[in-house]
Amino acid sequence: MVLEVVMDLLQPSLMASIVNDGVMKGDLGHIGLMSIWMILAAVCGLLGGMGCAYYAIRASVGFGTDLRNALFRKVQAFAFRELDKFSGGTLVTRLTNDVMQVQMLVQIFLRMLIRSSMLFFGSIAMAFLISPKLSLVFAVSLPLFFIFLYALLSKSIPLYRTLQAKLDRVNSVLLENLNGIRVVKAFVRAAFEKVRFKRANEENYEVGLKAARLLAINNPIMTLLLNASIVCILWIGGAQTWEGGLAIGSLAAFITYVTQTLNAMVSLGNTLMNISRAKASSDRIIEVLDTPSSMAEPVAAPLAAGTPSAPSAPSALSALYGQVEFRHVFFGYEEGGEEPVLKDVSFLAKPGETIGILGSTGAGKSSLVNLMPRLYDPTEGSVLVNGVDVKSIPLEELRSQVGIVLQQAVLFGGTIRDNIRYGKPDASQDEIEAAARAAEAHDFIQSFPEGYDTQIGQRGVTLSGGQKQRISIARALLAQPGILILDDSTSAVDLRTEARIRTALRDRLQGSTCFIIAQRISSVADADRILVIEDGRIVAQGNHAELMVSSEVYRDIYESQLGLEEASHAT
Ligand code: M5T
Ligand code: MG
Repeated sequence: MVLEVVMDLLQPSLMASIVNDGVMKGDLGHIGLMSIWMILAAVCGLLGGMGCAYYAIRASVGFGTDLRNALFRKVQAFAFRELDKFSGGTLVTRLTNDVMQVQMLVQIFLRMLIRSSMLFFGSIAMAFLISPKLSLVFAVSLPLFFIFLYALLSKSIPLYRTLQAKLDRVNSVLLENLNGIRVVKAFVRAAFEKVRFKRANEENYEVGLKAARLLAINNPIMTLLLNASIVCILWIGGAQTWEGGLAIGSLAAFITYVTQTLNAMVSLGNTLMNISRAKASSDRIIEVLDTPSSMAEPVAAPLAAGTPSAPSAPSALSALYGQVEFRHVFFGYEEGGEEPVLKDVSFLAKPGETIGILGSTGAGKSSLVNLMPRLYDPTEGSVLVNGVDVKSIPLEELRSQVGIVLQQAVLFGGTIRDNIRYGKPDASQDEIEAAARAAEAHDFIQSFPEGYDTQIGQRGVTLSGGQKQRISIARALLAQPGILILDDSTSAVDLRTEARIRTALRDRLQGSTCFIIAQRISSVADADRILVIEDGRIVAQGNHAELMVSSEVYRDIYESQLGLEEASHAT
């Protein structure tokens, strides 16, 4: 860049020499010599400019790539709480468009900003060398430029911030629509969705237009100032050449330097506009990068029951392996706000026990089990796994011991095999099959022509609801977790298959502690203990027989479901 600018700065002086010493004095040899110098300078400048462009692009593209990687890593480290805060749409915009804006700025910065500022100061210096008197023009024109630029920027920065937010909205509407496209079609809401998207898109258009208009008046006004300056110089400088104070070639060179200075100002102005746009984007990127994960990893290794020196191995072998304890746990999704979702929950699940969790919808069952693998942290009280507070167990270790089948079965694009071994990529075919058998998935997988190699769509669309659930169960079983949580995981499976899964689980998971959330009493009736949850509290616990005697809530649920089953038998 330095090479290019120095060459650009040389050209007008060489030109002045051609006019003053060549043309005016009729020296053809001097004209030829200077012309060769001018060509050489132009070639050097070209090489410098090309080199600068090459490295500037390389640096900025690399920077953008690094930034996207950093953002992606950050999002992976987010706990559920942060994921609740940033919508998918805004994360997509931030990872793509915002990074692009900043990347563009880096490139412009490396090419234009350095060039413009060097040209700016260099041209002023050269002009001053030619005629200090004429250089006074700068004293008037430059302040005008700066005032104009300042006014422009103070308007554009907030505008660009709004523009990125509008773009977020467009992406959010699009993502939501794509995720729910089947519902949209089923309810014939395409027209409504079109209007919703159109509105978001138009708002983006309006702000975009405003910003572009602002950018557009930049150039004409700058050019006006530029030409006015040149007229002034000719007015004053012309008189000087008549009086013999200034050679004509020098006046021409002077005008070229002024043009270069003011052109540099124009592109400086454009660069500043770019900076204002990138500033809005970089703020949004930094917001993501600076959001701390609410789930702090323990700093020191866990001090497992009385063995301070060797932490992880003894906890796996200890008598408490598989034990889960809740001590006066309170939990809410909104920090500080509203009523908590879980209120004073305490219970102890001994190693190897099967615990049923029953309760009406919205009672807090999923919230309760989500605390065990530490998807969320309790707001008060503590959760202990293997006798150790989950907050002092490294997340990776904790989650390898607590297998959870989330209420909503999520499968990835890829083969069935890849989906089952998601949590244990090096599992052998035998292990995969054993897990699939226990989840009653082996038979239907075998019935596909390609068996375990069957490709499933991005959301497992080619599978039925119950099939998806069973693959999710197989995925959790594969790792042989010491604690297994099934969150309503057999809701879409018929009663007979469900019973078979329960038997298989008992065989496979001997010694593992099992939590089964269910709507049907029949799913949990043979559990060692059943927790009945009502409105975030444990209102009763015991086995089926005990609860039938002691809990009215439980009896009510039992009778309502029994009634339903009898009715369905009758029909
Ligand atoms: C318990 C609220 C929800 C309900 C209560 C997941 C989630 C839930 N809630 C939030 O405010 N934010 C959230 O992100 O918490 O919800 P749950 O634990 O999911 O209930 P459940 O599992 O017992 O219900 P179900 O329908 O799965 O049987 O008030 O509004
Ligand atoms: Mg639930």
